[in-house]
Amino acid sequence: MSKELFFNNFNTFISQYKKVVIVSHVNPDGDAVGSTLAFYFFLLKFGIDVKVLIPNDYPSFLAWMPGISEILLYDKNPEKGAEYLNDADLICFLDFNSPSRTGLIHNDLCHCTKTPKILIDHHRDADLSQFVGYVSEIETSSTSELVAELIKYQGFDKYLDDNIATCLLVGIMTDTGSFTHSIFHPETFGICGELISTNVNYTLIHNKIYNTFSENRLRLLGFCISNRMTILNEYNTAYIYLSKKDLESFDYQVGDTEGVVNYPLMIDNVRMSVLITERQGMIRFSFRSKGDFSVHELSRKHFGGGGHTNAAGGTMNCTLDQAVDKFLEILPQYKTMLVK
Ligand SMILES: [Mn+2]
Repeated sequence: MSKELFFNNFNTFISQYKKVVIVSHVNPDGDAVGSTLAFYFFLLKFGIDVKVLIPNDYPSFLAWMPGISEILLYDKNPEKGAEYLNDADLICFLDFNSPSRTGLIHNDLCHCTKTPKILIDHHRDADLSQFVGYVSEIETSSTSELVAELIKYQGFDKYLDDNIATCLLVGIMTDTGSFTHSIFHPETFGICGELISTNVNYTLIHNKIYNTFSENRLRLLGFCISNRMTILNEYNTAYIYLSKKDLESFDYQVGDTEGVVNYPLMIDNVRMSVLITERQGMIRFSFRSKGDFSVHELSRKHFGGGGHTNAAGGTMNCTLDQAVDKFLEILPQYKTMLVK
């Protein structure tokens, strides 16, 4: 069932199910949490027993969100997570499309081959054959915007409330960098206008997302830019690397490096920015770009990742030095695309 059909038949479709589990991706961001919680509140209105299952913890700047305590973090309670999935008669994939993006949940998900699944997502390369219904649009700001569209289609007057509006605004706001990128059509603003027409306090939501740094987090940002940022002018590229030790010295908390990768793009000629971080025995890459340079393609080819044209992630199993070397090694092949 494609988007049109899915929107049209949603009411009949969803009424077939009694126990629904909503799953999102590992290292959940504002859109992952916002879209799943909005969808959770929406499905509750159909009298459905809804569960939200996320592989691991969300960043602390989302801890205030309505419904957040309803989320089961799989890594904290895998038995209960497996139970949710076993009991479900419908599984919803939100803000990701490949089961491998669910981290530790992946294994249990593989046992649910018989359970029908739906997808609401804006990432590329979705294998739609595994879903009984899907909304898969890469030219949309966020999964939250797609959930907003779905709910709007069913009638905002009937279903929209302050909780749903808050969660959706968080998702759209964070995936667009506070409305600075990934806006492909005017409807993004249109739908946000409608979300703000509820009783939500937009400024308060914005402050809760962006202006609640700990002192350590802000000092870590300063350290990244002063001590760990290298500008490669010949490639219009900047990279920042952070060792486990660096993170520890700033008492790193989940989410503290969120957004760091965007800062080098503030430099006029920088077209690509990369944050390379050492995490529990693993290296994480975060890529951002300005304009048409696709970090999705670069990450997919060399770092086993992907995402969007201007924002992508990737990983490597090696030391931090090896990861930086690898990045520097592949960079020359992109020179003509980066320097125009
Ligand atoms: Mn998203």
